[in-house]
Amino acid sequence: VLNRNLLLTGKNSFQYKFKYVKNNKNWHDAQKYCRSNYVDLATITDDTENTHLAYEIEREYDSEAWIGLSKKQGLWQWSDQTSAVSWSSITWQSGQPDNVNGNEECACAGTEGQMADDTCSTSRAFYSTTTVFQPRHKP
Ligand SMILES: [Ca+2]
Repeated sequence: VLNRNLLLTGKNSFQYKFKYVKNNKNWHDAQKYCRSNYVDLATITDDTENTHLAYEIEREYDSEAWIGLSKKQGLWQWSDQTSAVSWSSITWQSGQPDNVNGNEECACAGTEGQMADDTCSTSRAFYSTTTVFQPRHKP
């Protein structure tokens, strides 16, 4: 769940895992770009990562940007396919997902960190996963 209390925690406690790429591409080209230059499109496997992405969204406050969430045969899955989608970590924007014309197979994150489904061919900035998350251990 994305909220500002978590954002404050994220600012001090987490290494940067996600990178905002301000380079408009459709979802599939964004995925290729991330896989070539970083690791993958942003994949959120737990609340810690969700918090981190929320911080990155807050920091880069711009417009809706792709994340690594898309549908295959009607089922949402993460780009890196390492884990099932944890719906407790996803907050949809009001009225989303609405799958307009049955053609919205990809997900973007809004500036408040809430998600919407959208047509994959839309050009948007996007979030890449840059490194594998490494929690800092408290002494
Ligand atoms: Ca939609």
